[in-house]
Amino acid sequence: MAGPVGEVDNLKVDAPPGEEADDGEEDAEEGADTASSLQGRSQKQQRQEETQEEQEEEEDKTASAASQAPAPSPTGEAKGDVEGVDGEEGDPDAAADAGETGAGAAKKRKKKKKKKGSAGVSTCPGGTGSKVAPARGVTGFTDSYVRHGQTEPPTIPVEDLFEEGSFPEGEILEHPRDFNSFRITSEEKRAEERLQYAGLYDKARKAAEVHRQVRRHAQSYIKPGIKLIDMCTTLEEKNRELVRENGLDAGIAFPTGCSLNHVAAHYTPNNGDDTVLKHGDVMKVDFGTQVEGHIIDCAWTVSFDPQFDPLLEAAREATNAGIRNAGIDVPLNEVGAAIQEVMESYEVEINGTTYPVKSMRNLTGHNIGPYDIHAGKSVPIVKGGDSTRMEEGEFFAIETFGSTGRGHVVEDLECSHYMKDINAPRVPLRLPKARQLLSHISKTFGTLAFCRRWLERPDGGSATINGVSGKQEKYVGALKQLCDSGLVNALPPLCDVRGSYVAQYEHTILMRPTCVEVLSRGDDF
Ligand code: HZT
Ligand code: MN
Ligand code: MN
Repeated sequence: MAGPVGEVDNLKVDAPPGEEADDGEEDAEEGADTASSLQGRSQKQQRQEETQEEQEEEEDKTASAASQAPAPSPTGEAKGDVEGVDGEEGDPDAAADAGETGAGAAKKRKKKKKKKGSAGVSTCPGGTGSKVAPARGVTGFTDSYVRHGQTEPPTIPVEDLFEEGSFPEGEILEHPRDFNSFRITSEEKRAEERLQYAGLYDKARKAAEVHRQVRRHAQSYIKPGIKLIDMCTTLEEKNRELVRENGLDAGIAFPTGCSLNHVAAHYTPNNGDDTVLKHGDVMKVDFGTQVEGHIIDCAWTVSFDPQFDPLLEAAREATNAGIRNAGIDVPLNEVGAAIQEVMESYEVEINGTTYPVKSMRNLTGHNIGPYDIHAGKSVPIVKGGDSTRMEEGEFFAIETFGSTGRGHVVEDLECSHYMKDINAPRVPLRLPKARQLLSHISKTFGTLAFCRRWLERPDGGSATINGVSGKQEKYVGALKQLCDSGLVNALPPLCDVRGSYVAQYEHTILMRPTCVEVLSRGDDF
């Protein structure tokens, strides 16, 4: 599909002084189109009999714990009667469109013209009115966590704010489509939930509450002039604190994406990157939390210049359309069509030129499994995808990307994100450095994504696991080896054309037997 991006060596970095490139091989990677490479990764459903674990056990006995999926432990009922996060929706459009298909809604919607120079940030009609929203592109109030007993700034681990079994429920939606109307009342389905899923829901809700509090705090300090590396470090430290990081049992789920402008996803600064956030930037803040492998993947877009407001609104409403249309037995391609209808009903004027907002054709949402950020299904954001259906019990990241560019991404720029391949074939590793690095990755991150900054921390990415002696030194060659051997996947930044702007919003939702729960919904977006 897309032209090769192979001229770009995504793994190449300036090796730190003293590090030898221990591999002379050219890594002229075939420039796989991003869509097909993502698809390829998702075909890892066919589990291989022989895994890498046996091999790693020789290296490190603790290594394999990482890839064990936890069994949902049925604790008490998830009551979730704490003051909900729903009911504070700040968007009249979203309410007006509720229940319509994306197509129906979009037909009636006039093309959005530039919203010019609206004075400040919006307020949230459902809130207390005590404080204004902290940023463009979000609504809500800064007291959204203080009401749960949290300090300002937040310092109390979220698990200390709630009784077990009572983390706040996300937004509850009825499954769409006539064939699902029995679910909300079905006594059988309700019993099924109580028995099978209560403990699992509570863990995912805890991860979601951590996400809401960490992001609300972030929305207060993300300002033009901040160094992106400082923003990421601050956000990640708060994430570790509020989730009460504990090895692989609770923590960060993946690196903090802060992709700018034409970069849609998978950019986080490597050490030495001094990029500063500018007033004219459009930044996607995409971070994850996990509790016993239950991952919340949720993102929003930051901008300061009001001319981008329609672009942000397009992506926010397209994501909401995807969420409204998602449900058990709904074909994924129909969700994609609904998303595209809403996204492409917008246009945006930037510096005097009007652009249609395009739904990015080779980016998708995805289902999420335990410790597995992409568990095999993709949720398209354009029409024409396959008709695989959503199923009961599945978690989905519903994410949409609107672009003023081509609406198509390619891999480009220096790579920061990496992830062990959950179905990695058994590959003999001769070189001690590569074996040691793989062992470190397995015990520290398991199959969760990680970034170079974390390898270079004194704790190598986890104080619980490595204390202060986890720092990886001169690891770049070894990391390249692991990528070349297929054990670790490099996930380079995904970019539209230079000069374009991309906005993204993302929520994690759960296909409960009785309803759809938008786990990560907050009063901000
Ligand atoms: C990969 C690495 C991460 C999953 C989507 C995504 C950010 O593009 C099937 C569909 C975090 C997430 C992911 F560090 N990706 N969501 N949020 N990126 S993906 C994908 O690789 S796989 C989409
Ligand atoms: Mn994400
Ligand atoms: Mn995602």
